[in-house]
Amino acid sequence: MHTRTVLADRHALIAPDGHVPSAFPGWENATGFVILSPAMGADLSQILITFESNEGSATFPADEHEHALYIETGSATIDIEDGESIALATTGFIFIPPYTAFTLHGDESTRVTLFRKVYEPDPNLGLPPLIHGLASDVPDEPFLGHERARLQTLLPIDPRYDLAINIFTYQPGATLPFVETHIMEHGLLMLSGQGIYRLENAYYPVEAGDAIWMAPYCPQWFAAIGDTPASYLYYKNVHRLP
Ligand code: UGY
Ligand code: MN
Repeated sequence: MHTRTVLADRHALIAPDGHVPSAFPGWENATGFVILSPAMGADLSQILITFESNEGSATFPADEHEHALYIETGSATIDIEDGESIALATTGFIFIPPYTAFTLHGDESTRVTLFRKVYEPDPNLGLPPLIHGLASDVPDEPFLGHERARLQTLLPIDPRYDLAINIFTYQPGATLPFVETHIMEHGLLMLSGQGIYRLENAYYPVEAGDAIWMAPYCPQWFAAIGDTPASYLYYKNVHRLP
């Protein structure tokens, strides 16, 4: 038996072949696959959510956790506790502030990746507002001047947000321009294409559907290979003093 999944102290590669479902209280016809979590040493959780029927629902209580969701396939509706109902199509994203209960509704075609972590308040700033949109409407920018490695920044650059959710798209042969080593942690989902991810001193072939955890200071680098662009969605904690 073989898997590409690797769990190291400071990074992990989780290939889809090892996914095991979890059932959670208040969820109906919905399955969570907890891909990354504090149980592995991460400060965030990354959960893949699928639905077994057209009336699937997953509820999240109001507590100190903030959530950012990305609709990989199909569509979803998010009912917020104040009565607001937000419909999201494929590539839709939403940030839900802490202390906000919500229910995610989907159907058999819906696949959602959710990032969840404890919000870090800043004594001088209020809570970050709820925001949603479509990634396909968000302009991409060359990363550090590299036209063939482009970044979409889904959430506003606003210090009330203590996290960033971005999509990085590389043309075949393009690379992360240097080996990054930084205090920020990453949770990552390969959305399309394939490439080689360097994590610490190891080089891993990766492809769409793979998830990666990079602990703070995990040296990291990526090169896109193959005939089609490679893209990944990723989480990053930002805007707080260490
Ligand atoms: O935003 C980032 O730190 C990003 N350049 N990291 C990465 O793609 N591994
Ligand atoms: Mn990085």
